[in-house]
Amino acid sequence: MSQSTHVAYDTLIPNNVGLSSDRKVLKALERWHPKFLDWWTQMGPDGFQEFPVYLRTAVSVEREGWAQFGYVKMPDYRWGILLAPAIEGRTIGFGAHKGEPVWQEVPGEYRSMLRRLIVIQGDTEPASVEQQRFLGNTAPSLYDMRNTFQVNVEEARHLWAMVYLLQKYFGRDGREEAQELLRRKSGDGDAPRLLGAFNEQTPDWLSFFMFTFFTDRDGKMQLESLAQSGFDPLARTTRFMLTEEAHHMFVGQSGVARVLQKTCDLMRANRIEDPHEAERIRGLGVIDLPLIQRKLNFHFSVSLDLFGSELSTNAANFFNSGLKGRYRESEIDDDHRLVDDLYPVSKIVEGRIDTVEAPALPALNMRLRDDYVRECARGVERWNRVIEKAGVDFRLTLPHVAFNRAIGEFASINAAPDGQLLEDPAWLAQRDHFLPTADDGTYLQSLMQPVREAGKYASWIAPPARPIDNQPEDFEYVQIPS
Ligand code: BYC
Repeated sequence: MSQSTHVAYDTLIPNNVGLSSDRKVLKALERWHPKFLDWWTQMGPDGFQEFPVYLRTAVSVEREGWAQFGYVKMPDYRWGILLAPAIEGRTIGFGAHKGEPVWQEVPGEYRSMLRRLIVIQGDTEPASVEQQRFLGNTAPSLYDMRNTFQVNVEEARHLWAMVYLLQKYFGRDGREEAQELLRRKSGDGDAPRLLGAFNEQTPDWLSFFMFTFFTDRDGKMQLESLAQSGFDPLARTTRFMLTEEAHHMFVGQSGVARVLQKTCDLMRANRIEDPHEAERIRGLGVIDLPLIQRKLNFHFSVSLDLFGSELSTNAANFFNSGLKGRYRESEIDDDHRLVDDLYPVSKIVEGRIDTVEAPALPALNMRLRDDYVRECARGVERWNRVIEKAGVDFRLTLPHVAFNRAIGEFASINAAPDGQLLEDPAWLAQRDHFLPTADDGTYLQSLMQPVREAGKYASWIAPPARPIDNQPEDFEYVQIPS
């Protein structure tokens, strides 16, 4: 086994980066570790730290057999530093340095840009753990509880991944940034997380499923772009993070599908034809489909903001410098420099939304967002198949990209989910049709009653199609003493 695929467990921090012979970085990480554990106990999952949870832990970076399942108390989880295997002879795949060997050290002229990218990526990881902190208390089953905890420990491992890069390659400012990652807190008035979506609340399980579907998918797109980086340690670490990320999006895709299934099944069983009969449907203890649409509208629009502005010199610079590529850059058939290329960009022209050709380099955020929207649309279609198969007349749709935006071209206007521009009074009059209302929140909270009996599920969600790791249906994913 080569050095880069062998995972060493002899240090406090499992790794395949040769930490035991890198004393300086090992020491810095060992100093950071207790602070991380303090953060985890204060800001990580509330109330379940002492109980064994059936978790997967990354034990290898090979495609097969990279994870091992077993009961672990969360504070004992082995948060490791794992980089995907190095590719011999790898060259920079895009931008002004295309064709040059990838960097193993930070290129001086790009130091601050690179640090900024790593810090932003690193900031989102603990933020999501903080946002999901209280969900365990209201989990609709032990299966779902375990899935959240799995997502949480892996996001925390992704924090480790970024902290390793900061401490190994950025000296003193890297160490300071690593501290800051534990100081900022989601939603904190004085020291909030860096990106908007990571300061929102995740107050209920429908929000959690939407978050893992929409916001984790932004994570996937951004990680895919960083996995193309000419800074090889960043490319390799994000490549391996993507292995874990797939499960997080599965939690969102299948979670919403199970909610839809239960609602549709009960509507049919009770002969309710009209999905808008919210009161009758809520009387059955399930979530009405228009409420699910409103939640979708919220999470999609907030996640679109994570792509930054449609036209961004930062984005052009990240690409030109070889630090951040496009989604699956290596599979795109063009010159990978884009100097003279154009890209269609949505814009407000004479009071309506139009598409204009813009230089491709500054339009890279928009391009990544387009890739993202296409993927989201495919997932929504899968949800629609659940509704259709159940024989209910309703379709979920993605709102227009101009809807409910706080960043970029559409931040200063109001648009309906169909893209129609609205004056303020019209927006205010219809807002409650578009976005979750206080009443929706109260109803969802009333459903959030914990179910802790193995193999049992809350009234509003169908059981999963398959258990985790081929375990029996009544498997005790979290061992909570009675
Ligand atoms: N909120 O040129 P602009 C994940 C700032 S999620 C607040 O338009 P740029 C995960 C921007 O920073 C993926 N501020 O944007 C998911 C800039 O500030 P400065 C995380 C925002 O720089 C679930 C200014 O506005 N990774 O992994 O081209 C669970 C002008 O910005 C926002 C990354 O994002 C916002 N929404 O693009 C767990 C990858 N948007 O520099 C984890 C790394 C923009 O003027 N980050 N701003 O002070 C990037 O590539 C870019 O920084 C962004 C922004 C795409 C985020």
